[in-house]
Amino acid sequence: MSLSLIKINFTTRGVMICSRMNVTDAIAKILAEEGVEHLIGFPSNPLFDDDAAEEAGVRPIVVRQERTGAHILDGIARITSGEQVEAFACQHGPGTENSVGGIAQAYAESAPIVAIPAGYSRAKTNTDPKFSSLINYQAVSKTTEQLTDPDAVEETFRRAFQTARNGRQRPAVVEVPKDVFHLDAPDFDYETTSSTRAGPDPHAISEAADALLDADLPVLYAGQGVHYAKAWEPLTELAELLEAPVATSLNGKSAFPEDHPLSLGAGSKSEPRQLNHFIHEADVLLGIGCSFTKTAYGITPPTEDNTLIHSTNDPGDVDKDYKSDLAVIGDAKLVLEALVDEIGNRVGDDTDFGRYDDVTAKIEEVEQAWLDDWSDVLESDETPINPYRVVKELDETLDKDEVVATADAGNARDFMAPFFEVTEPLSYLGWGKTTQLGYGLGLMMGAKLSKPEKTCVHVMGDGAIGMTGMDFETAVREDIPIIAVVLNNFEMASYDTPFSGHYADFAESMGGYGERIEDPDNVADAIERAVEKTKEGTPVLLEFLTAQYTKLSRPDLE
Ligand SMILES: Cc1ncc(C[n+]2csc(CCOP(=O)(O)OP(=O)(O)O)c2C)c(N)n1
Ligand SMILES: [Mg+2]
Repeated sequence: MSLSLIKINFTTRGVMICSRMNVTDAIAKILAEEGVEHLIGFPSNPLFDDDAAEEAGVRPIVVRQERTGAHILDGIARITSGEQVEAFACQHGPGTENSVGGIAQAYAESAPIVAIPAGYSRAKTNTDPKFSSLINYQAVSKTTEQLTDPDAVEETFRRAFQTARNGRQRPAVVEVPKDVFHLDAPDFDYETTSSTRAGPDPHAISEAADALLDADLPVLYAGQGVHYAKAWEPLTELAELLEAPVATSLNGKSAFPEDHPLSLGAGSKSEPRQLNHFIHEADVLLGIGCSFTKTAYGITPPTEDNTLIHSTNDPGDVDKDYKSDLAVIGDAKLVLEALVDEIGNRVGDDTDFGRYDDVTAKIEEVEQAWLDDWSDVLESDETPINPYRVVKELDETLDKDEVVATADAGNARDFMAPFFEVTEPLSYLGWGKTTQLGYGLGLMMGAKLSKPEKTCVHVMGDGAIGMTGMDFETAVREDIPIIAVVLNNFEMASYDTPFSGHYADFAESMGGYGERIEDPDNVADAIERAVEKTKEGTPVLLEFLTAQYTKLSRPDLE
């Protein structure tokens, strides 16, 4: 589709003026052509200020601070398996300085965003101490460019979208010096960029099949790549074919139904006992769509007496932190389908490995013993409320077909990861590496924008809400009815740092629905009320007054 060259403006006297399209309009129209539905960030940036995005049919959303804008876009990208690549914009100078965190988070979690920070005018762009996005965003983006020539608008943004959509998806940054926004842009036809998938080397598939067929106990470990490739079905097929238990990373949580008899749950700083048991029992561990990054928030794959197979779409992760025995590069869906075909062809009708009953019985036995050990805590009726009781009530009250959940850094993550069971693909947006407090609020706002029919719930501590909480007002103003759950223990529990605040009152004062819950017997009812309120279109903040309880499920330390 070609772009119109002429922009029609009306002056205050209603006189029609025809002007050439400028760079701002050209960018806005490229965004529209690329299917961008939201431009999110903070002014000033001509894409907001001149109504350019809105006029092109892209909904502008102004947040209360830039970081949450990037987190919302990150949530949109991840809940759509990387298909919806949207745009971020902010002011030069302070806006760009304040946005680094959000873009860095998206980079670490492999979430695609096209970020369009304004820059200082070309004459000043390289003078000290002016902040240069071109220089400073390089470490937290897949590509960073500076648009200095209006003739290059089309090719520059084509590269940015192409980069963000393909391979390992991550942010692409285009800094636009503020004087460039207003320069005349030439006419051009714009064609939407495409997404491609790369398939695996057949030889690597054959070797991986050899190892999996020779194994006494193969275990699968699914990462976020399974979500990006929408490889949920072939993952289940391979697990059932091999009679192999399946764990996920925290980013991969919900890639495999956690109520499946072969599920081990998600690996994190706190994790189910059965996961730890089987990861160490496996003689072959196949990581699919995962980075195997060494982190406190993921598993430590044993590498000594077993075979480690690493499948990822990013060769840069292979042998990065752990030496693998075999690598299979490619899109997780294509890899899993190829493995199912290869193994299926080799075994023919003889598909019985004879371990399904033993494996599933052992999973159940270890899981039940673990849950029994935790039942006092999960069902505690103490006051202040034990935070695990809140998680247990969320787990039992929320409809798992409807929910999308996440938890913030700190104890909220460690309470939720093992004990909040998920059954539907992409019903949990976990995260894997370093994570900024307050990230989850934006993630759930993004999820809700993309999937308005879902109940989007974010669990955070009182430390976390301090970082991004004002963006609850954005949820109210922009009609994004999420449920923010605050576990208020009046401190950062693992840091012995006290805080104060009445967050339910805060939510009410922002125009949302807020409720403070002190009695454990009221937890479930409050959750039900919250779901109803969001169905009526009102964002909710549930503030539970919780005990300063920090015990984690750490089977490796038992
Ligand atoms: C931006 C940022 N700074 C610091 C940290 C390190 N950090 C992780 S959890 C945490 C404390 C969280 O406190 P709170 O949200 O009150 O949860 P609690 O531990 O009390 O349950 C801190 C400081 C972080 N993750 N992000
Ligand atoms: Mg706290």
